[in-house]
Amino acid sequence: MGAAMAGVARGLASGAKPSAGRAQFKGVFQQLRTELVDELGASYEVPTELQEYLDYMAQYNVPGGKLNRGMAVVDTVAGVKGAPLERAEYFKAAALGWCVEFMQAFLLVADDIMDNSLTRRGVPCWYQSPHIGMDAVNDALILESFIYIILKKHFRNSPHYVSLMETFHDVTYRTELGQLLDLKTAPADDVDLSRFTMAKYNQIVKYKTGYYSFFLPVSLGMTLANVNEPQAFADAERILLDMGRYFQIQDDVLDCFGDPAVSGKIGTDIQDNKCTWLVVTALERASPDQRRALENNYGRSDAFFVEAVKSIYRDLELEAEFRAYEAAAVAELEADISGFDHFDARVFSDLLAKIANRTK
Ligand code: GPP
Ligand code: MG
Ligand code: MG
Ligand code: MG
Repeated sequence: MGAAMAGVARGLASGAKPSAGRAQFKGVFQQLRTELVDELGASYEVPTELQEYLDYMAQYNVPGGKLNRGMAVVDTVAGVKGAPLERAEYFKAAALGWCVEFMQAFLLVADDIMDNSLTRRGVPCWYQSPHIGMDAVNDALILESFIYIILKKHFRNSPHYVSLMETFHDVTYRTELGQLLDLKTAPADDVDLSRFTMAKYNQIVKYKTGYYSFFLPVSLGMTLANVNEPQAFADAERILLDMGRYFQIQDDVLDCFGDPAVSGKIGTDIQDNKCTWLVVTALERASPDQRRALENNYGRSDAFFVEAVKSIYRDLELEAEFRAYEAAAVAELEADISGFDHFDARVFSDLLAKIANRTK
């Protein structure tokens, strides 16, 4: 086994017993949630029933995911320090991790509306749940504001306060610009496959996924752990954006071929005319007949047309193509990670091990 694979194996070994870490991390959410709700009444005159509504809304949307992003903040601080965290250090890192999970919740509530999705994490999307509808737009905005309430409460006196806040603002902006590209490359009722190129895809996923899902948690952890060498951030950014691309390609494949009972979400990409890795790769390999068939069936909501697109994907053996891509991507990431020399590179290999070959 090469050094690269050893990194992945170590990560998997630690990933095999995540429950203690998760329980401890979730404990911090309960404290933050109580603080947020108490402050709604104490400082913002929010009536009790709406405090309860926002508490339920946060509980519904924030803690139910894989928590990879949030826990990556804690793992980064511990990895840079090279020793277990003291109680107070752990709390700070976990609070920052939960800010990332609040950001993820805010983005997903909004994204599910824009993508006409039905389910998320095995339950109806928030906007699809009873009596919510478009009130979910405001709830997404409130989830975003919760980030800054938590930051202010726990980091106002930290020398990193402005830097942490700027990172959230900058990454939010990049993600919104990525979502803009995603949406404008996928206009409803205007299927034009010539829009879909790998260069366009790479730009969309770098911005809509890579920055907030991978660069954000690790760079927050680096800041909290007092890393200030620009080259360390630049090297981390390169590795993490590559990891983000791999993650979004997995997401696209799961949207089409994953099991909703496992992933917790029903795919919408074909119906939504999205520029996915599958459609871009299909176009690179399609015969003129297959391209015409894609042209006629892509971007339509009827199940018959969706099935026709999936059948072309199957004929082109895109799942096998994805497996080959995945093996190469993991090997390339491992090679890049093994050259990272600013702090313990297991921060990256453990993160990679958590997502490699995922089914959800
Ligand atoms: C993932 O896209 C990207 C996001 C969730 C970012 C959304 C950005 C906003 C500014 C709202 P996706 O639609 O493929 O994710 P999923 O498959 O989880 O719906
Ligand atoms: Mg979506
Ligand atoms: Mg989307
Ligand atoms: Mg998706």
